Amino acid sequence: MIDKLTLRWFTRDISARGALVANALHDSTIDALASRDAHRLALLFDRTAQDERVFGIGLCSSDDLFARSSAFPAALSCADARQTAGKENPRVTLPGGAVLVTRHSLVAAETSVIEAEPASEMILLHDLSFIERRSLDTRRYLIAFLAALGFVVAIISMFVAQISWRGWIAGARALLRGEVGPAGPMPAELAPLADDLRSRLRQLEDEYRRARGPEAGWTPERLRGLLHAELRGDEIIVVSNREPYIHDLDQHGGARVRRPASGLVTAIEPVMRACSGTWIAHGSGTADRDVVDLHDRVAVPPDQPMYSLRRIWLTPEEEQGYYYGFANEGLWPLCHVAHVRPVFRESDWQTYRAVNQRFAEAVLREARTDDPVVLVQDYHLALVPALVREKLPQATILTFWHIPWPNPESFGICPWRREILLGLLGSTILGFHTKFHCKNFLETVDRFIEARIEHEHSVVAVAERETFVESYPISIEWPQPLEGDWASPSDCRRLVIERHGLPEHAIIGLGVDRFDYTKGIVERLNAVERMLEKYPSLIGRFVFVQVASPTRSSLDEYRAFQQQVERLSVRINSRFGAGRYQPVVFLAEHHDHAQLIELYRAADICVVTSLHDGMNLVCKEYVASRDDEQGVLVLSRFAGAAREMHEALIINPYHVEETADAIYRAARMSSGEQRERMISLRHTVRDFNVFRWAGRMLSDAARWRLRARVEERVRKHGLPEFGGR
Ligand code: ADQ
Repeated sequence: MIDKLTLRWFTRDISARGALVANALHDSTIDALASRDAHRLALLFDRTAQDERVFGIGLCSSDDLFARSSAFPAALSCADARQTAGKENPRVTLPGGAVLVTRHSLVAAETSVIEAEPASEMILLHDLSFIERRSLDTRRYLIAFLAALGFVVAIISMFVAQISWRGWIAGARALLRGEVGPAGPMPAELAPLADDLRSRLRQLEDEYRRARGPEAGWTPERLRGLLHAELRGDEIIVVSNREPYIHDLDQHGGARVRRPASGLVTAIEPVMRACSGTWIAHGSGTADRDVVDLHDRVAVPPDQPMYSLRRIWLTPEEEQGYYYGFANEGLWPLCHVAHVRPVFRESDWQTYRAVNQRFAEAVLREARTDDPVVLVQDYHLALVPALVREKLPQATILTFWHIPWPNPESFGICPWRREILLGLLGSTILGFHTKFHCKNFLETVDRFIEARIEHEHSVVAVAERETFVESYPISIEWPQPLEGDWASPSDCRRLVIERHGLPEHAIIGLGVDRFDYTKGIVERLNAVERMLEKYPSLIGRFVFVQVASPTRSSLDEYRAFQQQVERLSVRINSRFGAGRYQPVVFLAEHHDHAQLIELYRAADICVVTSLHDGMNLVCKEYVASRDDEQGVLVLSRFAGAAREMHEALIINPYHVEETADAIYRAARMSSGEQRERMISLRHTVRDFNVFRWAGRMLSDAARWRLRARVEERVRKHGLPEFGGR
């Protein structure tokens, strides 16, 4: 096909060329013919035939071959040549290859001799081998071109497929999570597909859990077993600012026990109950001094003592500089990056250092051995690890940072960043909630101090002392304490409706927080207001109960924030409230565990809108309290918990519209879908409970201890000799 095409092109081209050659030779040929000089003509033809494409030239006078170039075959008669030239495919095959034949008549204008011989014609034989060469080249070119074209088409197709696949995957994920995307809520026709996918995933998860067997279940007994087997009953000391039990004076002058609203306490207390030991913390209650022994210790929990609480006393000035000042006006906003500027005062820093020194001394006094396991908690005590390490080099120090760790640029604002980093690097293991926070920490170390960082092992070494930096996502107890005593969800609902005068068929939304600007309470209320504006059918039915435990109220930022929230709820109530109906019920007070459980079990929706949160335990508590598998969780993507709790409706709290739509969607969600999501969330919280969190950290600690002991033995006694005698 290609050959025929190229041959046709070239035949036309060659004929035209032949005519040109014949024209060029015309006059000389006529002259030579007139003088009948065949020899001259042969020479003329040979010269012309040196052109690579003209193979041979012959002159036919009548039917005789009068003259010819040397390559023109003598055997080719004029009659044959003329006949061939008249064909559609004017080719003859000679021993040297195929040639193309063209004929060109000679017309003499003036000469009578020529007039007498009108049948004179020039026969040209054209070499065709160059056509074959070109044809071959053309074929190669076309093949290469088609291959390149195919390659480009394949790349484009892969690219398009990749984009569509990603889009599809993102869409499927959003579908499964029930996220409200830019295109609005999930179309109704996709709901059955999402349900099918979710139930299939659930089956797969169940199969996976069954296959994993006992690895899945973390209980206090298992944690105790681990401590016994891997740490061989080693001494455990916890150090934190916040104490797990606060003794306050009651109106009769006696002591009343209170549990503080604190994520840290919620997480560590069950671990301490499981492993006993000593907890060192600031004694902040008004009756705390009245209940301790001579060594400032009291056994807790008060009704069933399981471990010892050792209290540290701080003067109001110390509390101001260390706790309110450096920790909560400096480090807290520094690490949360939540539109409140950190304040760093030299005097606060000096107090922070001095108080950290006091906590470290308390650890040294409480330690009965030279290698205790010390669990240092949070940003109030960043200098304690290095201070303890200095005096007890054999101790295993596990530090857990409960809040986010920012990027190096943000952390660089702190004037004492080096001291904080070196303080933390006194730890054997330093834990954060997420990998992202670990990465930020390693980058901060890299930026501000001289250290060797082994990224692949997540280890930082300063002056040959190593710290292992790892993520340990924190959680809550599972099962929850006193689960058996809980009232049924319908009773809880009835009680909450009665207590707060809610409409009988109220859809109850719930927020539970410390009254802190990082928890996104303003954004949440704005979303509630927008939802009522956008979906007026819910006015009169939807009620949002916000519980906010007062915290750090002596700080200006906190007071201003708390007033702003109160003003906002008054505004929403005056806009949408009518008669007894108030869309926002604001409870700015501490609630005990039983009261919170009642609210969680009564609420149709729990809304967590943190602007930045290390983990957030409220969302996990809500899920743990819903053994009826009902209720919807709306969760901020900026809480560490969003990385585990995929079946929540995940939102960006800064996006009022999106949050409002998600709350509306939760209010309308079918009971079946609620169950699907809640079952899955409950599996996550059950499997990744606080005993697993502590267990992972402590078994890592056990490994490091073993390694340190072996190294110490080798250092003292050299390597053991093997084999031989
Ligand atoms: P917190 O900032 O205190 O914790 P969070 O994890 O939500 O935040 O825990 C709050 C705890 O306080 C919960 O156990 C909750 O039940 C309780 N609580 C809240 N409001 C209450 C109220 N009104 N009355 C009684 N109790 C109330 C920090 C970090 C978090 C991290 C935890 C644990 O900021 O990101 O999840 O430590 O590491």
